[in-house]
This record gives sequence, C-alpha cells and structure tokens, in this order.
Amino acid sequence: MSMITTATFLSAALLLLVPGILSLATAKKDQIHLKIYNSISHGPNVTYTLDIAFRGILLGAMNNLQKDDRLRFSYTEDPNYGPFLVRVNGLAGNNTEHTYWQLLVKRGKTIIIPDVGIGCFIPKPGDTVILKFTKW
Ligand code: B12
Repeated sequence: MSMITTATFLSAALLLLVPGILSLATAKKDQIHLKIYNSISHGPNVTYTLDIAFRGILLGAMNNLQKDDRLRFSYTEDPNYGPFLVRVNGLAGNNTEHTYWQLLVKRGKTIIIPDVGIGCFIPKPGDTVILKFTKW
C-alpha cells in the first residue's frame, strides 16, 4: 500500500471511529415519567420525569428520585420475588383493607401490567410508569 493510500485509509477509519467513541463518552441517560395515582381517593396525581440508566431497573431510577428528596417510598423484600412496593409518599397498602400499589406502564397508547415488580421491571425510554393505589 502506498503512503497516500495508507493515510487515506487511516483517515477514513478515524472518521468512522471518532463519532462512535464520542457518542460512548457522552452517552445520555434516557428518561421516563413516573406517575403516582390514587384510584381510591382520586387525590391529585404527581408526575415525575426521571433519568434511567441503559436497561436499568425501575427501582434504581426510583432510588435516585428518593436520594434527591423528590419521592418517598418503601418496600419489603420477598424471598422469591424481591422488592414489594408498600408505601409511596406516605400512603401504604394494607392487607386488611385489601389495598396495594399496582405497577402499570403506559407505552405508546397501550397500558401494560408488568408481570414482575419494581426490582425486575426494566422501563423503556419514553414509558410512563404508573404507581396506582388500588384494591385487590
Ligand atoms: C395474591 C397475589 C398478589 C396480591 C397479594 C396480596 C396479599 N397480601 O395476598 C397483590 C394483588 C397485592 C399482588 C400484587 C402484585 N403482584 Co402478585 N401475586 C399474587 C399471587 C396470585 C398469589 C400469591 C400468594 O398468595 N401466594 C401464597 C402465599 C401463602 O405465599 P406468600 O409467599 O406469602 O405470598 C406473598 C407473595 O407472593 C407476595 N407477592 C404477591 N405478589 C407479589 C409481587 C412481587 C413483585 C413481590 C415482591 C411479592 C408479591 O404477596 C403474597 C402475600 O403476602 C401470585 C401468583 C401465584 N400463583 O403465586 C402473584 C405474583 C406473585 N404477583 C406477581 C406480580 C408481578 C405482582 C405485581 C408486581 C403486579 C403489578 N404489575 O402490580 C404486584 C406487586 C406490586 C408491588 N406493590 O410491588 C408475580 C410475581 C412475578 C415476579 N417474578 O416478580 C406473580 C408470580 C404472578 C405473575 N404475574 O406471574 N399480588
């Protein structure tokens, strides 16, 4: 390969590599919305917009909100299924009253009921995750 061909080849390779490297370095976190909704008292909803790590679990994003004092929540640890969300912003589910926080997701026009809890669910960018206080 002549000097000129080698130089051309290297510049072409750099042109291809640099944007990739830059996009890795500046990889932006994606965002979701988190809506807190009480279907029993029909009190005012609260909606948070939050960053989510690439393929991060919902609990991770919720923990970040809690660290920033924007959301308060607590959960118990189930030996089989992981974290069970008990309390959100001061309101707790209750076995006697048959109330609990249901996890729903609005993705586009569809409402999904995830078949896992907050410790396993991986939101997609643009999702609206709904924590709905309701009865079973
Ligand atoms: C009854 C039930 C519920 C009831 C429990 C109420 C109660 N106090 O009895 C209610 C309606 C509250 C419920 C809620 C949810 N559930 Co449920 N539930 C069941 C069910 C049908 C039976 C559990 C049971 O009674 N077992 C018998 C008792 C003796 O055993 P136990 O270990 O003490 O049972 C407890 C746990 O199962 C726990 N529990 C129930 N659901 C869930 C979900 C999660 C994520 C966790 C950590 C614990 C947990 O509550 C039970 C009573 O204390 C199972 C399916 C099954 N056939 O097992 C699904 C099941 C456990 N639930 C499931 C899910 C996904 C949920 C929700 C996340 C659904 C949602 N999208 O909102 C929510 C939890 C949200 C939250 N707040 O974190 C999944 C869990 C799968 C997984 N790998 O995570 C299961 C396996 C059903 C499924 N879809 O396949 N659930």
